[in-house]
Amino acid sequence: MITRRTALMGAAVAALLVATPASAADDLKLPRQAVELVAPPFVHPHEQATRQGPKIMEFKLTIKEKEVVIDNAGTKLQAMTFDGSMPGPLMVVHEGDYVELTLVNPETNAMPHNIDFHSATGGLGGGALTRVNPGEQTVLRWKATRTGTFVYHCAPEGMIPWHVVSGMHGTVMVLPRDGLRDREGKPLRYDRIYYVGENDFYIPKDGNGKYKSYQTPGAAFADTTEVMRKLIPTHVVFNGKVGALTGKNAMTAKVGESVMIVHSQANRDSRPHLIGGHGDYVWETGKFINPPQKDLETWFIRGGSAGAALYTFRQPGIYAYVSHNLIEAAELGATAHFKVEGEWNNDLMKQVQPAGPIPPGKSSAAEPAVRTR
Ligand SMILES: [Cu+2]
Repeated sequence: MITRRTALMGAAVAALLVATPASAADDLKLPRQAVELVAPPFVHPHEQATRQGPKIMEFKLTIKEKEVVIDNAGTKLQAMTFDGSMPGPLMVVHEGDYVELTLVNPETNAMPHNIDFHSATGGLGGGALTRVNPGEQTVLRWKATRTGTFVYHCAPEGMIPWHVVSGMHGTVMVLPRDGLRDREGKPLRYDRIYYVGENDFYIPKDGNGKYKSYQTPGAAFADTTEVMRKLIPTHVVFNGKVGALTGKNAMTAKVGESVMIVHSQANRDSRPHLIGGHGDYVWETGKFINPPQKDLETWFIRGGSAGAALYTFRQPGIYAYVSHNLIEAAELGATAHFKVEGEWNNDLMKQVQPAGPIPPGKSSAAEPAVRTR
């Protein structure tokens, strides 16, 4: 068990090991823009291409430790979150902008936290400069020098994986100033954007095989770590719980619309697949300076990264978006839905004959379908 006191002592020792640069006066003479973050799968309004010069983009993340239900059986997780959602919000900026993040750890929390931005350069991605105890806040600024989708996650000394698999990860998207391009340099745009963050959870069980629940994150630490070390997740879910993006929570689109799907996994590999559709353009590693791959059936998200896929829906219906480890999709929770409205295209697909009895005569199920001689 990790108590608040032992967690804070660990943080104090770690603080001595990291040199802290002197805080400089604000020397940047750039316009500022404050961005109101929204919970995934939605994304705050943003320009895809911009004529404006670099700005200081102001974001605020409030860390929330809270109990959440992660499946339909009522299984509980003592979650640790950025802004109360799993994943944390997607932040969108343009190359050359500065991200200025206020990270708030309210007094009501028990744990120290920080943030490691994979898109930032130096200082453990900001992790070394953002450690906040309950009741503290800090401000970090970093320059977005590389385009792409990049994971951010909590990374406190001695308990990094536990904080990540308790919910603390999200994504930053750094767009090229003149927007996205295909491999020939033709501009690409999206009509909608959704952010799918995948979490693997490791919920301890009691002697009867029932999932255990705990009063605080710290109380769950020892048992959870034991399950984590076996590397077999009890749940693999999109956006915090089984069914967070299915049924009435499905993401929506219309036939003819191009939808950007940003997919992150901070800890484990994943294989996004849109059943009945494709990835028209896929930045599998999420880095926009590399030309997108075309026409993918399944793409690969490396643990600790975020990728982006652009697809124009051509048929209406319900599409399942899964991790194509189908056991994870069907048994552990890694399934989302897109509900797409519009006109059916018979040229692309048509039921030529509905299911009916096999006619008697020449061909029967007992006969081989293909003869070699
Ligand atoms: Cu944390």
